[in-house]
Amino acid sequence: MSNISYQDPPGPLISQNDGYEFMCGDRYTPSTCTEPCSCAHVYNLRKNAIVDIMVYDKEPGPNLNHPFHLHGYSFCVLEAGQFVNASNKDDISSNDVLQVIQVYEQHLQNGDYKACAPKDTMIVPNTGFIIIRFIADNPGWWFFHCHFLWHTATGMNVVLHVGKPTDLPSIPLDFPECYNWTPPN
Ligand SMILES: [Cu+2]
Repeated sequence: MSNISYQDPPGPLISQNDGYEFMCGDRYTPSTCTEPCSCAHVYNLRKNAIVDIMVYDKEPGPNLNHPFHLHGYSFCVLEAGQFVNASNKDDISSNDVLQVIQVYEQHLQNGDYKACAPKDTMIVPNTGFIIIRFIADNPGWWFFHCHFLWHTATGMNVVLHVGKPTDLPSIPLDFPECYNWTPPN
């Protein structure tokens, strides 16, 4: 996702998320985050924000679609489709992406998005795109990921962190902590 391969953190993000070197995203970029960058990829979102996310498949190639699944929310699908003439291209360009965004912005301005069938999973077609929307009114750390297992395992995931620590119940003082296990010397 955005050139970052998600890597599981050594402890649960909801209860152990302070000072972790392995996290990255809009607030943290560890020095180890080089090409290829692997880390626990987190986007921070304000509680009650209106969130639009575009996901697209840049690589022409095998006919492999991506069933993207969001935990914690239902979302509306605003746009979905194939890039124009995608099958004849070597790569999806930023111009292709821009064209889709311009259409979406025009639809927003026209008030065209009236009906919404709430979903928690949506296919991102091979060489295609989706734009989804939800209102971030459920605080927490929510996984958003391709549900094709090989893609989940290789990092096609991101965590949407909604709200502040005070938006969640406080962590009990004696709550157990865990990290990656290392064998004794
Ligand atoms: Cu996938």
